[in-house]
Amino acid sequence: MKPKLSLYQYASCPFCGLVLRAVDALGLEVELRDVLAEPDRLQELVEATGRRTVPCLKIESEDGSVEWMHESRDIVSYLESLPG
Ligand SMILES: N[C@@H](CCC(=O)N[C@@H](CS)C(=O)NCC(=O)O)C(=O)O
Repeated sequence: MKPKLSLYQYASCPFCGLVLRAVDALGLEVELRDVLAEPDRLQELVEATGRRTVPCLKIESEDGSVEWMHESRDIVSYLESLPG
């Protein structure tokens, strides 16, 4: 089963744009969480990771495990590695 993916981002962030283009190209279902428009989302990002840098991908697996992934290049590589 595929993990639930949520991307913490904002529109004018170029590194977020890189990830969003990959999401579109791969046709993936990813929930977008805008950390500028939604302060609660920024707070949960900081509480979980200790950082406010975006993009950050939250990966929730079916077994309940949660991973937070920073760095646009790492996120794109991860998305490209997902089974189709
Ligand atoms: N190396 C990072 C750079 C990410 C980055 O610099 N993001 C900026 C927005 S474009 C940011 O979140 N700055 C706020 C901060 O670091 O607190 C990546 O490729 O994802």
